[in-house]
Amino acid sequence: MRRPDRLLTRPLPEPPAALRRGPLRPGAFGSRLHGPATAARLGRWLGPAFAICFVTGLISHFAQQPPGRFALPPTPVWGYRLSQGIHVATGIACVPLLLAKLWAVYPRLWEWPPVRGVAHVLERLSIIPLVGGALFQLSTGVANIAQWYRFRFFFTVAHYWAAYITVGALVVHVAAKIVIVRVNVGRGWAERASQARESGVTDRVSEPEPPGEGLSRRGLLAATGLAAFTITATTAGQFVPGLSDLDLLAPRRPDIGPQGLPVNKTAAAARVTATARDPSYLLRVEGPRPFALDLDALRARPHHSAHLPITCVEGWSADGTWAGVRLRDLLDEAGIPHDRSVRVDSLEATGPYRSSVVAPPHGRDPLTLLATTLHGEPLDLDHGFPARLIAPNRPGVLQTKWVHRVVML
Ligand SMILES: Nc1nc2c(c(=O)[nH]1)N[C@H]1C(S)=C(S)[C@@H](COP(=O)(O)O)O[C@H]1N2
Ligand SMILES: [Mo]
Repeated sequence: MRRPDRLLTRPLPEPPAALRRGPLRPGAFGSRLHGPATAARLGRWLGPAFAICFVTGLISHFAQQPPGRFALPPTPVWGYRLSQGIHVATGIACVPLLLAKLWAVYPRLWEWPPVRGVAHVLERLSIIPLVGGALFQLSTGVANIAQWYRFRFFFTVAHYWAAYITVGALVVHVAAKIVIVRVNVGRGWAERASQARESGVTDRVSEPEPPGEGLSRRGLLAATGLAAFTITATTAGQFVPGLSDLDLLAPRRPDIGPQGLPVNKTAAAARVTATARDPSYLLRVEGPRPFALDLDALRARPHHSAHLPITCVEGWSADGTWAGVRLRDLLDEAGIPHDRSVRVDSLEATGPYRSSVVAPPHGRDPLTLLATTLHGEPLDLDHGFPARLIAPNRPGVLQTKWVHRVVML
């Protein structure tokens, strides 16, 4: 009986004459750089960048929407800043790497025969969610850091689930490839190589630099690497302190804004300009012994300072020196037990970030403040006057501004 894997190594039948046109005509793809040898070399950069982007993306997601009792620990205070910075930087670096890789392999879509067995079908079908997912992730990610929210879906949810689809498709794709290669190895490289010579097809990764005119493979790799390096280096200043002068392509500079810090949502956009400045403002702390503080009472309480970054999921982060009351002092005074979470509410009436939950590791941390000053001055209205939450190692979306209530959960 003929072994089915013979199908994989048999010299390829020629396409029927009627189909030898367009991308199926001989020599349709002129460049000698198309093919697995180029793709594999690009994969050595794209693979790790993609993997790191995926893992840091998960950290970002779980930091923002903690499943159950999970929460990032409050130390190191710069942990989330580093992780989210790496997430955005690796995502940006993936853009030229992925485009170059797709360019290197796309002629294979017209491979003949189109199907050579189960593994081959899986390898080919997985391309749809893999390429679709990867392009979706990179384009929505770039749109997000540029604060371009024209799409109808909710970015966080779509970006999260598309990551699993993409990585799942990648696993299927690579597994199918391994099966195909192992079958080939089982048939013997020697036989295969001679067949390859006969049929003029080689797809060995170790294939030497192909002869011919035009851009060399080394040139293509160098240009792609340079593109990845350049766009990463000229955007990384959004979160790397001291690099902001290099920030030519970044949507934000981390040092521009009131009090030297960018603003995510202004008081006007949040419609709190009147309520935040209302002289009858009260900060209410609701627990077993509820109490309320007016602005003078809040300012008269012992203040502590903390040097902490704001790290926006949109890719920028910036340091600030904040001073305010420790959240844990307020919780103690209200009789809130050490193991209880609290919800911090903003004066902002609508909007996804008008309140956030603070679990005990952060709630009890001495660096977690309801800050009333930034860099020694009263908080700017846009930074959350009269009081904002600032806590160590926490995504910016959870650093609630214009706080007027803390409620025991
Ligand atoms: N009430 C409220 N607080 C908020 C937000 C918001 O939209 N509403 N945005 C958050 C986000 S996404 C970030 S990154 C930080 C930014 O703080 P900043 O504007 O003072 O730099 O505020 C957070 N606090
Ligand atoms: Mo943010």
